[in-house]
Amino acid sequence: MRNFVINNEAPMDFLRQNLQNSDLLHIYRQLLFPRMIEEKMLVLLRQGKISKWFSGIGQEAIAVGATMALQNDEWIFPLHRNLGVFTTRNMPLHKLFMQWQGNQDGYSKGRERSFHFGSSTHHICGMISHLGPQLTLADGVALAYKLRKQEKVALAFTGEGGTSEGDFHEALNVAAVWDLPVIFIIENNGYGLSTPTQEQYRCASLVERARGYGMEGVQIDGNNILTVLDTIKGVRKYCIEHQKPYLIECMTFRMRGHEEASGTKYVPSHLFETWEKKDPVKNYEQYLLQEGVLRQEDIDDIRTQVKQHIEQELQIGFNAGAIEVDTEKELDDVFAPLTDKVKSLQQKGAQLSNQFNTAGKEKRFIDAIKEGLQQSMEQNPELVLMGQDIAEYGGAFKITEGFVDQFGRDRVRNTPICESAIVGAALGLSLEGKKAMMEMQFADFVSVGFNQIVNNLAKIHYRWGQHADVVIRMPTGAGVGAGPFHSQSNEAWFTKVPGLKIVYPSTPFDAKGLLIAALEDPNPVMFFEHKALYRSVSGQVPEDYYAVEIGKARQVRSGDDISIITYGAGVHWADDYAAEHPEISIDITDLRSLAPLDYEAIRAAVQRSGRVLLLHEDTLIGGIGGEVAAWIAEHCFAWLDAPVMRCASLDTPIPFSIELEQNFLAKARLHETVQKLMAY
Ligand SMILES: Cc1ncc(C[n+]2csc(CCOP(=O)(O)OP(=O)(O)O)c2C)c(N)n1
Repeated sequence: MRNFVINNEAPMDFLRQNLQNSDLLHIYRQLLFPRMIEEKMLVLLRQGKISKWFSGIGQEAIAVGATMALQNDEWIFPLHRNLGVFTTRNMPLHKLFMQWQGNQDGYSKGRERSFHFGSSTHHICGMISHLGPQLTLADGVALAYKLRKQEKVALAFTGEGGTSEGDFHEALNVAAVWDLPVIFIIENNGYGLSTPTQEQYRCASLVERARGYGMEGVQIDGNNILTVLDTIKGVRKYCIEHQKPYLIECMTFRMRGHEEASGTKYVPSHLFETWEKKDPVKNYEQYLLQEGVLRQEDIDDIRTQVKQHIEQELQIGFNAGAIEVDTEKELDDVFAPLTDKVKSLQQKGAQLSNQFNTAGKEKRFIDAIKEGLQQSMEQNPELVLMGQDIAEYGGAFKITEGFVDQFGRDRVRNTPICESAIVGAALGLSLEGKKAMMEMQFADFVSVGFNQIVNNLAKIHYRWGQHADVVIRMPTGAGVGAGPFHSQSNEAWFTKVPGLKIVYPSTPFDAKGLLIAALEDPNPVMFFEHKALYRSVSGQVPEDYYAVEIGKARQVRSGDDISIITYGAGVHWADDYAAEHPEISIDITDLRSLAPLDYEAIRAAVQRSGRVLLLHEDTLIGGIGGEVAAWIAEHCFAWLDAPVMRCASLDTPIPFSIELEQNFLAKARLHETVQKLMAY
């Protein structure tokens, strides 16, 4: 661990090592470019020609030096002040301008602001506003490099403010435990919005935290471009050779407001005076003059050339056509398109389901899931499984028991208890073209990985066209006396988030086929598995590798008195009820997927009886039943002979005692609701 002591009085000490004059000059151009762009942007902002952004003026040496220290095909995870990453990776400036203007031809088709975008071509991952989550994605990319034995690192940025987030801890801990080649860079610029460092952390320096994670770290002068470049080059070599992460704290200062509208009143002026003397561009220019690498005329010339280039690129940017709003395209871009492989597996699944009773062997729900997962691992060498205790132990429900022997520990990975980091790592693996499955030990624990799912996984394709090939398996549901935090039905937390597919099988055949479909799908899928069904439900399961189409419901029973629309355990409650009440002709539809919903199947179910009961184990308020009821009211009113009714669990947390739990569950009110509907 090395701490750098900032001496505000001493001149900046540049060490050229073995750099040629041409190298020094190249570095100068790279450093100057983002500074001059931002100076121009300040003018344009005042003229009302572009929208606000987060300035990196005074911090450029970090972004530029870090990017120059890496190979161009190594992933970088920049934040909101890191224009230098984008310019150093040679992204065309006119396209960057289009991005900042919200133009169609920018990197996010007008869907994202300033620097919240990425480009897989440039190996730059777009941040989400939440700062810390970004760090965990770098773990996933580094894991992909490690598994492929590539000599590469991932590099992620955070501000000192972002280090207070749990994701910082999780990301560093996972990187350390898994020996991942990741460089974590803290840009310590003194303030997080208006919050000074003494209100952000109590340790003497942030780099000291490295020791706590069992990794090396160094604190450096972030305004000295040669120090940054040399340090990160060395650290990159270390990370690759030793297969370890490394923490670098770059000391710098935010020379402008948090963003251009917020001012800097809260910053004592002496700090600006001090740091103005440490300006990375001016100091480096000074050094080049002293070294005789440049003369003042050369500097003036270079500045003129850069200015001209900026003006030319600006013109192209400003000449871009106005944005064309096309709702269909907007909706289309929420998900990545399905591959032909998935489509043909779905066809196979459809054929097999026609020969339902003859095609397979009798299997329990849990065994069908295991088989689906196992075959997916065999079919997709790039698929990696992650979860707590899923390796030798086989997972809390033993679904992955024996997998380590078959697939090895690289692909069947125990994780520390850090759901957010593992969802992030799963997305990182996907950035590198891998597939990832994460097992939540219990669906309840998804709340601590929620942000990554709803903001990172769900939105990434719409935001900048990057798919998220991630499946999260969610052992869910009550009925096993497990109390409030091991029993929840939380599928509706996700159904309102565009960009997620939500799958919830009720039979072994569907469980296997839908899991294969989910794992083959390039989009993020939340896969709900009802724990009470694991060992209580059996059925025919073909040995083939087949998929059940996500978004297609299944008619379980046909009838014309009432139509029960349900999913998961509800399917079995309804089916049992229908068998016990032959006097009522009950039609049952199993939704199988809650996002996308199969509206045609819902319409057909309404038409068959004109009386609809929506049944789910989830609590009533905000359950998916409300959404389906609203859709039926809007689109199927003419076929209804009675109001749409819902039968759901009580709006309470889930009680532990079996008697209370039974009373809580929707099943307790099924008979009463059916009678009410029949009597209407
Ligand atoms: C989870 C979350 N909380 C709050 C914010 C609002 N916010 C945006 S940037 C910022 C300050 C971040 O400080 P730091 O990490 O030091 O980076 P800096 O802006 O100084 O570069 C805050 C509070 C946010 N974007 N995300």
